[in-house]
Amino acid sequence: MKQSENRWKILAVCLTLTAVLGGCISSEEETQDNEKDMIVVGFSEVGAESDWRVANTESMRNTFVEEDGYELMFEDAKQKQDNQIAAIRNYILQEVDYIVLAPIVETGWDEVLLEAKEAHIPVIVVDRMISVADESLYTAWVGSDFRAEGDMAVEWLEEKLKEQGRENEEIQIVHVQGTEGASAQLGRTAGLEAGLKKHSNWKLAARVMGEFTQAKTYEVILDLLEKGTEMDVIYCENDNSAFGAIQALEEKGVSCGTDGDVMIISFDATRAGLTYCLEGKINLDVECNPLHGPRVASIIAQLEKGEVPDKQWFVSETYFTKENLSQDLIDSREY
Ligand code: GZL
Repeated sequence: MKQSENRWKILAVCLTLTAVLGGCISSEEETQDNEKDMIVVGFSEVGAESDWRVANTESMRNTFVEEDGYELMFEDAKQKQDNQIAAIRNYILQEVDYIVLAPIVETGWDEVLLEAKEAHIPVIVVDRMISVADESLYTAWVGSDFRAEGDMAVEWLEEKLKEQGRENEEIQIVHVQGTEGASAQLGRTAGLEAGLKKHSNWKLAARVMGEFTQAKTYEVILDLLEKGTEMDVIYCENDNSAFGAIQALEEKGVSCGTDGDVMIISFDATRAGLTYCLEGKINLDVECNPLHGPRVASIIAQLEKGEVPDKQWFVSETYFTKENLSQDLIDSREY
């Protein structure tokens, strides 16, 4: 009796083990299958220097999510190109499927992108441009036409001064530049320089580095105010710089904006920037759209199907003033 009882028990244990192991193996295989199906994207981001940059990161994080079949690896370079290069090398070691690069500056990418090419990993560049000897080092670029943004700002200033009957008056312009060598800085600067060349009555009162941050711009504008620098217009190459300029002006009791002594021109058109615009503190805010996540996803979808995406994709952009803004419009925007 005992023996047959034992035999039944051994049989029951074996059957249970088979079921459990069989289940484990299949769930392990299932996990491996799932991992095989995930598209692994390695994203190297500039940093978190501005509201624009935060929105850009959020767009990427919201797009490359697990439930849509992606695994996103993310590195914040804290505004250092060396950190971006290290991140790209790490993504190559991790054998990601795609590398997405938001380059802090245009140059210095040839060597590391050659390593990505030799590892057969497509590189998609977002936002700012890169300048490489061999264009095949990147598969596609999506971003803004920064020169066009600068031209939009200059055309608006021409019209505004004409409207005020000041088209022949001497106009003192303070130029606050973004990160030196970034496409956004190069393009927006080129736009202003063309305006200064075209209008002999437009004078460059000062050119300072605001590094796209509020803190740095506050510091340099405060310094100019304390030196007594004359200023009719402050041309800020992004919203956070405009916030810093306004902070310094208000601290020194200098009025700015639509009813003030100093006109403020800005770029990005973030929700915070547009709020300043609606309040009349910023005269003009030129849009620079950071929502590149879905655009990159559509480029990857093309590549996954063996299609060839356009090499360059310029996103269309506009500009805002108090006159064409409303709180509803600001509330409806994604960033
Ligand atoms: C522009 C982007 C710039 C933004 C800044 O596309 O590179 O960098 O204008 C950001 O706000 O820091």
